[in-house]
Amino acid sequence: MPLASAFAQESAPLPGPGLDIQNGAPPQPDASILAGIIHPSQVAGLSSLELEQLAAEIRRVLISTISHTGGHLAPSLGVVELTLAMLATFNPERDKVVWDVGHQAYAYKLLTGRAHKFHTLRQAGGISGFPNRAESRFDHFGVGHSSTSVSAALGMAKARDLAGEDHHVLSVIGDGSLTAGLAYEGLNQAGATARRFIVILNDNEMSISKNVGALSLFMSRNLSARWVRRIKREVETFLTGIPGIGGDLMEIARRSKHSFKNFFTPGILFEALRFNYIGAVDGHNIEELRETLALAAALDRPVLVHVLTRKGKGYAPAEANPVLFHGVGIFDPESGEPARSASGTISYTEAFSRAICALAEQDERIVTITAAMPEGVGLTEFAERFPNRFVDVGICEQHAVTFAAGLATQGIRPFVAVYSTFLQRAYDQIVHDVCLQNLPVTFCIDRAGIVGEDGATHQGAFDLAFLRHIPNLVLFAPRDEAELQRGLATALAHNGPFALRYPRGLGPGAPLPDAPQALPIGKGEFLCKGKSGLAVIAVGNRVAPAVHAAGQILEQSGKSVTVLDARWIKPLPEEELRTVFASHHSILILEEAALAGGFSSAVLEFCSDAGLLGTRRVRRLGLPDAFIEHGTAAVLRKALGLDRESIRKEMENMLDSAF
Ligand SMILES: Cc1ncc(C[n+]2csc(CCOP(=O)(O)OP(=O)(O)O)c2C)c(N)n1
Repeated sequence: MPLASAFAQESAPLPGPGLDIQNGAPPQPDASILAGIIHPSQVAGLSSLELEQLAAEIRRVLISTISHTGGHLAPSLGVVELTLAMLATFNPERDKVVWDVGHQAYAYKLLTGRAHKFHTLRQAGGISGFPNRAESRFDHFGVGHSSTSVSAALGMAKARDLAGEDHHVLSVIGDGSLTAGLAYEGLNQAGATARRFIVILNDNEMSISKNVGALSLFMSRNLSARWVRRIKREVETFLTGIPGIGGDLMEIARRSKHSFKNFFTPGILFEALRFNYIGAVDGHNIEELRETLALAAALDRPVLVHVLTRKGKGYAPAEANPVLFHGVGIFDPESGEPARSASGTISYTEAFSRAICALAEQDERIVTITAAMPEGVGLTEFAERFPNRFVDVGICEQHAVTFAAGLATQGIRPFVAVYSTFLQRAYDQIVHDVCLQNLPVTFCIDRAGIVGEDGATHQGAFDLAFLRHIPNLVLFAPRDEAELQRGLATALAHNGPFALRYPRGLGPGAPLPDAPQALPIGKGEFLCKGKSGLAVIAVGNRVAPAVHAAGQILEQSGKSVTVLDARWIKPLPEEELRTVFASHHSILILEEAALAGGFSSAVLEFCSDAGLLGTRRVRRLGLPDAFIEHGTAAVLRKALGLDRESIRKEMENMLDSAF
């Protein structure tokens, strides 16, 4: 499909020949309005036509850039007009905008001084895929995880009041992000304060996939906001058309506190939270947005502006498949086709997906749970095959875990599939609701370790550290896809809390077992036994590079290195650790997790307590005590000394250096 036709019909047209831009001057063929935006306040000075043109230009930049870098295209395309209207209405130097999640803030980045480096989006050293206070003074709050914007913005509003200032504070939150309890905690407090505060609800009826839950049904029920808008317009036209009294009737209808809007639109919910509800507004009509935002700004109290947008707006492939284009990899901008990888191996997520379906076929007790990420965690096939035993709770990790605990009390075997970084939200639920009661809930922790381009908010660095000290929890990290499948069989056979952590991306290509058997818990596996005095103890996805390096070293220098796949972070493979420490003088411990409190810490604690350390030299490679920024996983691993090459060098150094 040519790029021009990939743009959806409704997208704003570029100025045709002779189309007036401002004062009759013909447009320059290559004129870029975006290039002329040095400061976001300039947006307020643009004419309606220029704003339309700028919206089209921004969309072109988003599509072409993200086709090279990957990123959150569909969410960002959906809020181009909203972003322009906000910048045109509010004062970017004074007023504060807090984006929820921040994955939709690309247009905002382009308009707030980052257009010239937008091509570096999500690359190492380049600009972040999310708002980041360190990156720009216009990014008022760092985000990446959802549903924080109301609370953060409310904090800013309180600080403003304490300082006796009067600027506006805005939270821009999606309907998906509004499924999390945290958002309601903020709304609840905001409504009670009755201070100047604006929440913009970006309602596209989507989370990553279709939004879920009663609130979502409420907003998109037959009497949907879109329907209400149409009816409202028709009633307004009818009323104003009545000769003589039409205008007055219209005014009465507008002012009526109990107008049908409040009863028949989502307004009733927000009004109950003591917000003034304004909406629903067409989120792709800049003029209507500007008028509405100006109205909201004039109200000196909490206001919720309900904006209807289309995810992927203006790019036909993204409008047709907003789930794929929510967070997309590299793709062909003309056809919208994602680039295919040539590798014959499957991802850990896919190995999980297949194994959990196979297990569920045989065991009816299995129920799977996701917090709004069915595609990401590999549960779409399960959802199709076992719809009654699949639950998407919305962006509610805390609820997902306690809900699973409740299921487990009744003999169900819940598998909660969740990204490592989002499980951070549910720490107390894991401790208090699952482990304390020793309930057989399995946590399938995807994207553990380096995730790459999504950066610091998304790296799965901390799960080992925040899980391994919790009593009753068994903690396993597979070295490949096959071990992941065996780990799932082990979890099902185990009658207690169990966590598997596995990384983003492809596995090393291990042949998958036909019928994965349970593994003995707490038993590691020696993959190489060497005589050089050097042993590597690795866990998870750092096992394969260690085995590879050991093979290379043997081939090149004839020195044989022991490699132990520890498999278990808890309970540790104590017997194998004793063997390693008894027969090696140099030990290298590898993990793709925070070193502080992670696997290697556990090994050192055990060995120290058991008196095994003696004069042995122990080195550890893992994630440092720092937030890991964005970049490709390969670039980041290299920079962190965790790639195959760095691991081999470290092993060679340990072999070479005199002890
Ligand atoms: C705590 C948390 N869980 C999961 C995610 C993953 N995630 C990113 S965006 C998103 C959907 C957000 O939906 P919505 O707020 O409606 O924004 P839209 O993408 O539709 O614009 C999800 C689930 C997250 N960022 N944070």
